This record gives sequence, C-alpha cells and structure tokens, in this order.
Amino acid sequence: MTFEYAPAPESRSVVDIAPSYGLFIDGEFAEAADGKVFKTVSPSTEEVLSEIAQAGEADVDRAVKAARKAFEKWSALPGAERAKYLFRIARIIQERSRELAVLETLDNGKPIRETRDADLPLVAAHFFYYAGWADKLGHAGFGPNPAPLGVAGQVIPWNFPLLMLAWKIAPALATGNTVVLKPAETTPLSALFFADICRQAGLPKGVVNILPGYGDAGAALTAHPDVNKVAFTGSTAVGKAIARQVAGTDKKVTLELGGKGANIVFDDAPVDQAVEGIVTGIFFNQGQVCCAGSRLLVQESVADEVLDALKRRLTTLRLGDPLDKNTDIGAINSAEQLARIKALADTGEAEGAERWSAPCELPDSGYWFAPTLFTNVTQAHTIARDEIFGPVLSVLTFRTPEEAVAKANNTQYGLSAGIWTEKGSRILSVANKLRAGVVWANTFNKFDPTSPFGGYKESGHGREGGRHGLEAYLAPSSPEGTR
Ligand code: TXE
Repeated sequence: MTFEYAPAPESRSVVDIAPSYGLFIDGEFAEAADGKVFKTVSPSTEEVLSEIAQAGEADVDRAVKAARKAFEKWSALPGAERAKYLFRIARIIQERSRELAVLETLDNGKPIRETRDADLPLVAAHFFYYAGWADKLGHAGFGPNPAPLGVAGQVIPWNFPLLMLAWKIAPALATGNTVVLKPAETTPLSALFFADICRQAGLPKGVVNILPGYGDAGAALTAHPDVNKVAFTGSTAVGKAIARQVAGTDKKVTLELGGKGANIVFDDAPVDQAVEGIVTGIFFNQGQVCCAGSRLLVQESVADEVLDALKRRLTTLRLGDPLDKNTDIGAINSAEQLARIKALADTGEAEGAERWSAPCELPDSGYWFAPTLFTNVTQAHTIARDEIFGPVLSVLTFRTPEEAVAKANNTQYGLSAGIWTEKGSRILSVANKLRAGVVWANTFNKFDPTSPFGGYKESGHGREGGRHGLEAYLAPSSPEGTR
C-alpha cells in the first residue's frame, strides 16, 4: 500500500472539543445526579478526546419529565411552526458540516471522506425532508388529525452516530413528539454538539434531551413508564431484551437490529462495477454497517474472475489516519468491537474457511483490522451466519438464480441484499423473492431520506425514513391531534 499522493489531513483545529461535557436536559448542560463521568477516546489514536457526564436512572427521570413538560406546547404548535425549527436545524448542520465531519471522524474512527460525503449530507437531508412533512401530516394518509405519541425514548449505536440521531429525532419532532436520546457510550460527542445546535436554532427547552451513558441508562430510558415510544438501533440481543421489556405496556416500538446482507453477483454483471459494489458493500465504514453486504454470493462460472479482480482492488485500499482525505479504511470503533471481529475471523479459520487479508501495515496505536475475505465458506460456517460487523467478507458461490435466492434467504436476518446483473427481468424476479427490507440493484449502501429502511425477521420491525418513518411516531387519527 503506497501513497502516491498524500494531501494534508483535514485539520482537527476546525473543531473545538471541550475537556468535559454535561448531559443535555431541559435546554441546559448539567452534571449527572451521581456525578459519574466517562471518557471518550479517538479509536485511531486512543487519545482521550473529552470527559463526559454519565447518565443514570435519576437523570433519565429528569430528562423524561422535561420532555413531558415540553410536549404540551411543542405538540400544540402548528406544523408549519415546527417545520421552521427543523429547517433551521438542517441549515445549521449544513453550515457546521465541516466541523461536525471532523468531530465524527475523531470520535468514531471512520474516514473523513465518508463523514464529509455521506454522513453529513444525509443528516442535513433528513432534517430538510422531515421539516417538509411537518405541516402536511393531515394529508399523509394518516387521517385528518394524526396525533403525536408523546415522549420518545431513543437509543442509538456508534456506527453512524449523527445519522442515527437524525433518523430518530427528525421524524419525532416533525410529528410533534419530544425526545430523550441516548447516544452510544463510545461516540457521545456529535450528539452533544447537536444539543448545541438545538440551542442555536432556538428550539424550546426540553423538546430534545441528550443523555450520554451506557446500557443501564438505555434500559432505564426504554423502561421509563412515561416514555410512550421506544426507538432502538443496535444489537439483536439488546433489541430482543427491549421487546420483552415493553411487552405488555402501551409503548409503540421500532427496532432496527443486525444483518447479514447478501451481495449477489450474476455471471453477466460487469466485473469492475460489481467489484466496486462489493467493496462499498462490505468495506464502507469498515463493515460496521447493519445493512453491509457481508456475504458475497457469486455465480460459480465467474467466481475466479471476480475474486481475482476483488483481491487486486483490495490491495489498492488505503488504511490509516481517518482525517486523511485519501484514506479508504479507518479505525474500528472500539477495542471491544475489534475483539469481536478478531474472534469471529479466527472462528472462520478454525472451521476451515480460507482467509485472505489485504497486505497493509496496521498503525501501532488504535484499533485496526485489515480488509479480509474468506473463501471455501459453507452456509454452516459461523462467519456465514453471524453478523461480524467488521471489514470481513464471506464468499459463497451458486449456480442458479434459485440457489442464489435460497442461500441469500438462509439467515436469521433480513435487512439488505444486492443484485448485480444486466438483466432487468432478473432483478425484478430475484428481488421479489428476497426476504430483505432493502434490495439494491447494481449499487449498494445507497441511502435516501425518502426511502423506508428496516428489517424482516431478526433484523427488527418498523420502518424509518420516508412516509413510513412518520407512522412510527403517530397515533391513529384523533380530532384533538396535531395541527
Ligand atoms: O451493541 P448494543 P454493541 C451489532 C453488531 C455489533 C454488536 C454489539 O453486530 O458487533 O451489535 O455492538 C445501548 N437497554 N450492532 O455492543 O449493546 C448501548 O449503550 C437499552 C448492530 O455496541 O446493542 C448503545 O447505545 N439500551 C447495530 C446501543 O444500545 C442498551 C449497531 C447499542 O449497543 C442496552 C450496533 C439495554 N439493555 C451494533 N444495552 C445496527 N443495527 O446497526 C446497551 N444499550
């Protein structure tokens, strides 16, 4: 891996990270009731970025009370007024996008090329999109006066910290709900900067509350009796625990969980294009993507050709400083996640699959894993079944479209799939048989706020994005509902 051209890294001086941050409750930053704090580190250097107040049960209660109080006025605002706040937030995100992209890259470890060109534009787009709905809810097919649910308790993961926040907060506010959101423990910073943006936008106090903390704070939030709606993105295990926790309550729930997406390459697909799609599918964000194309299903007659081209392409990927605009592969988000990836890759080898890793030097500090692929994989192998959530591709082959569909669907998950073929009729017939919430054709990992996103089977239920994303935050039509 040689660097022929290395522009200066994005300057971290564009973002001013304070040595400590509080919880954001009722429009103010505050210490945790028990005074607890935790540190957030940069995964590419292990440098401590800041010390963060750690929410506990008492803080959750305080934040839910603030959100409940704010709900009365916020839900009574005409939709056009709520829209103004959302448009303002969207514009501030655009204005501050360079700062936010650098911040997200520092706290998460993903390449600046991704935060700059994917995360931040999508975050702004989500707020613009749902701002546009806020005054049109009566015309969205939910009846004339759809009512908000109340207080939304939202728990998000670390792989797309600001984007997951946007997916959760934008539709909640547009529909007149108020929010208590818990970011993941390894990536609290962009949510805290978002709290500052809420203040900058003049958002009324208590409408958005941000509680950095660990799983105990998440559990206290989703269990809180005065939370009306739970929205969770994270592991399938925690999603199931939340489903059990809210069963028997009147809380409305959406769960967006793990995946084991199949990227299906037919023999007529242009090889170079398919290789780019395979790379985007599994190495975007170091594979830490719930809808990653982590299983390559390639038609047997072209398997050798595709694999040769793929390996050649992988040797050109640049792994290193995430702030360098030339970097393709950044750091893994945490030591825990790196350990999980390593353990699953080792299992792949132990079970007899053949491992190949792109030749690259891993930096001395930080959490790194080289782009890796496994061949000789069978459907019974752990690496063909379990979500690895890292830059590891499991390659399987097939002979017929029927076999491809059967293998693609042979998973507990059902979030994503991709199809590579020149034949339009094949795209339609295969896509219709795939049990996956999103199916891409001749592309992968493309997102748009207008499209619903969500899973089948153990990938969760409910949809985020598009008009469907509003439904998750609305009660059936009532005469007293949102204007
Ligand atoms: O997830 P957790 P982790 C998958 C991926 C990854 C694995 C573990 O396979 O390797 O999950 O990741 C909060 N009640 N995904 O451990 O624990 C937690 O604080 C309420 C896929 O990071 O689910 C964080 O804010 N909340 C996924 C969030 O849940 C709880 C993205 C996610 O953490 C909680 C992330 C509890 N009992 C991981 N326990 C995707 N679908 O994109 C923890 N949390």
